[in-house]
Amino acid sequence: MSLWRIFIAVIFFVSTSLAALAAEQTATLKVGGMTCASCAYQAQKALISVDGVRKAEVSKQDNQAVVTFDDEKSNVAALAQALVNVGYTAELIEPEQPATTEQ
Ligand SMILES: [Cu+2]
Repeated sequence: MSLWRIFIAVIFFVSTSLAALAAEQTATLKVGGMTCASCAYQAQKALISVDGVRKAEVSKQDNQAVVTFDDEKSNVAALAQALVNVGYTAELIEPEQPATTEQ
């Protein structure tokens, strides 16, 4: 019983302290101007090189980039600028609104 309580306490502590350390955010950007697979690679390289970016996935097929970053080090404007710097266009895709419940 008590071990279970300690386990819960540890999980709670770890999750709250991680949240305090970094506010991780994921943004989806619409990327324009990519014409081939190597464009997607270039765009991804540009995004990864932005300070604070943890992960960037660029899809040529969907013309979009999904970027995970630390919002204390970076922001969407910096991500878009990085794409513009290497010759693409970028605009933020607003997060989808929660689906309305069907009546
Ligand atoms: Cu290309």
